Parts: sequence; structure tokens; C-alpha cells
Amino acid sequence: MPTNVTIHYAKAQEKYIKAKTREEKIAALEEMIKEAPSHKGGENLRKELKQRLARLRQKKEASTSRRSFMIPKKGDAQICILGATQSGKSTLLSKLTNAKPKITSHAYTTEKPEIGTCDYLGVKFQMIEIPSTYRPVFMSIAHCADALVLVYNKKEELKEVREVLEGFRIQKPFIEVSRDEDLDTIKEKLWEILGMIKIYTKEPGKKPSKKPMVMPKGSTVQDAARVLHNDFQDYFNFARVWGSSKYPGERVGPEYELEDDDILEVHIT
Ligand SMILES: Nc1nc2c(ncn2[C@@H]2O[C@H](COP(=O)(O)OP(=O)(O)OP(=O)(O)O)[C@@H](O)[C@H]2O)c(=O)[nH]1
Ligand SMILES: [Mg+2]
Repeated sequence: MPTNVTIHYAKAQEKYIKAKTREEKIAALEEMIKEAPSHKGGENLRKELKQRLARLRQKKEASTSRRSFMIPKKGDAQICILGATQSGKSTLLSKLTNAKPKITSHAYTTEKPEIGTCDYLGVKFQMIEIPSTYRPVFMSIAHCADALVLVYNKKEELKEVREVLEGFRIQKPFIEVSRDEDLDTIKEKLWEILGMIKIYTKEPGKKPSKKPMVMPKGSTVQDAARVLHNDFQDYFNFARVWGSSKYPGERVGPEYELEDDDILEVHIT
């Protein structure tokens, strides 16, 4: 124990030593900082205590945020469904995906995130309905999603959900969906706002893949080839493209920018 400390400091230090939880340690440290001697010799002590406190607070924060509801991404895009209670979120989720969420006419029926997969021309959307309580743990899902579906029954409900998003500083591409909307139209609109392209890859002399490769808009042959071959740098020779190219099967280089629904054949040496 450093010399020249007050009895109050000594007591706080004892609390710190005996503290069992992180919260107790933080509280005791705060007290120690307050009681640390103010003369010149106390400066270093104070500094050291403050650093210790900062480390403890950091750990506390890390453990709380780990409790947030992160759902591992599956498929090509993660979409969060949210809106006012009873707006029809679960009904929409059950229509679009394989999920079977509970649907009743009681408010706040959905109490935890419900997950399903939606197919759009071979693209897989992972759709997650979050409860309308807008708890931070659930809003973290919206925070991590690639896009949002704001479901509403009455137009006024949209104001509420937009305010909530603003409050949480969540800025994601979104679509607004009312109950009567056509499911295919919803999927098309979602695909549009995601800013992605579907690429069908093929091997020479074979048919293109059924399942598209999904990439961000602006991706080049090189970007796609990297996903296909780890050793692209060493072995890329040329590629052929059907779709956006001047003529079917045009020979292109690595910088060629691909477009939605292109067919790509990569030739390696
Ligand atoms: N007629 C009609 N009723 C609907 C439609 N969508 C939802 N409902 C009804 O509205 C009620 C709430 O639907 P849910 O899909 O559970 O709504 P939710 O937003 O998930 O509700 P919570 O999870 O409780 O917040 C149920 O009684 C549904 O049958 C729709 O498109 N048409
Ligand atoms: Mg629901």
C-alpha cells in the first residue's frame, strides 16, 4: 500500500480487494480514485487506478455487448423484418419463408427473433422478424442486417418505426411493406435495394450453375474469379461472359465489370 494515504482510501482499497463482482470492483476503484491523495506523490497512483478502471469498464462493456442478439449470417443477405406490434410481421415471415412463427391477435406475440429462409431466383435471403418491443438487443439485429423490411398495417405505424430506427441510428436500405403486397414484388424490391448481382458460373463445355454466386454491384471478373479459385493470381488466363458482353461468350480480362445475371466462364492456365 502506498504511504501517505488516508483512512478513507485504505477502506476503499479494502473494498476493492474483497470485491467479488466486476461491478463491485468498479465501484471500489471509483472510490479509491476519489480518495487518492491529492499531493504530488498521489499523481502516479491516481493515474494507475484510472487505467485499471478503464480496463475494467472495457471488459464490462465487451461482456454486455456479447449478450446482444447476433445471429450468424446465413445465405446471401440478412434481412430484418420489423414494425409495430400486430402489423403482420409474423404473417409475412411465414408467407415468405419456411419459418412457422406464432401468429395471434394479441399484441407482442413474437417475443424473440424468428428466423426463416426465403428463396429469390436461387438467392437466399435470411429473414429475421424481431419483436416490436424494440429492445436494444433486438435492434442490434437490424443494425447488422443488410436491409430492412418495415411492415405496416396502418400508414401511421411507419412513423413509429422510422423514429425508432433514427433513435438507434440505424441507416440501412429498407422497403415498406403493407399487408396486401404481392410476395414476388416484395422479393424483387428487396433484391433491388441490396445492391447485389447474380453471377452464374460455368466450366468450359458445361452448363451454367443453377445457384447464382451473389456479389456486390461493381464486382469484376477478377473479384468473381478470386471466389472461385484461391490461386487466381497465378493461374488466371482469360474469361468469357454471356449477358452484359458485346456478344455471347466474349473474351474478357480480369478488370471486366460484371452485371446482374451474367454467365461467367473462367479459364485458368
Ligand atoms: N386479414 C389479414 N390479417 C392479417 C394479415 N397479416 C396479419 N394479420 C392478422 O393480424 C394479426 C397479427 O398478425 P401477426 O403476423 O402475428 O403480426 P405481428 O406483427 O407478428 O404481431 P406481434 O408479433 O404480436 O407484434 C393476426 O391476427 C393476423 O391474422 C393480413 O395480411 N391480412
Ligand atoms: Mg409476430
